[in-house]
Amino acid sequence: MQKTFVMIKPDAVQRNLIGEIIGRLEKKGLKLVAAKMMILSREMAEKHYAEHKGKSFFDDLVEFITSGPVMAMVWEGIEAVKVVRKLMGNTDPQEAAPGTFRGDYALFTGNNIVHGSDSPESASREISLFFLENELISYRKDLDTWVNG
Ligand code: IDP
Ligand code: MG
Repeated sequence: MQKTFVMIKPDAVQRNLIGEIIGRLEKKGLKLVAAKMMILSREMAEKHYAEHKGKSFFDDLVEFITSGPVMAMVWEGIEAVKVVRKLMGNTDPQEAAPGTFRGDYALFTGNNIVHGSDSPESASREISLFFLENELISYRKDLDTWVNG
């Protein structure tokens, strides 16, 4: 079973899309194992997006992601990293397929409503940046048998 880090960005919180995004992840069959609403410090934002340091959009990105509350979460399931990236859609909402979060609810890259880890390695790094090990809940759902084999 794989874990991935998902963050509902400040634009989606402002637009009342928390429930929509969580609902879609739940209905897919993924399991929520940790969640925390928070406002990111500048330091935290820069750590989270360290791979983009030096890029032209980095300062705007940090400004945006620290501009209001986010919902930080860990979701678990078979191939959770890949599955969440598929559900999210392309980074550029204008290229994101209809039916994806970004395809349905966003218009431009600067405000693309959700973050999801891009690899299992990124997921581990991001999960440990946002959560202590004992904040990840291990529990069983009947649904596990049906959707996760
Ligand atoms: P991802 O969120 O789909 O993994 P990344 O390339 O990792 O995309 O970029 C991280 C975030 O940085 C994007 O989600 C978006 O918010 C922002 N970003 C990426 N490229 C651009 C850009 O060209 N202009 C403005 N913002 C960008
Ligand atoms: Mg990324």
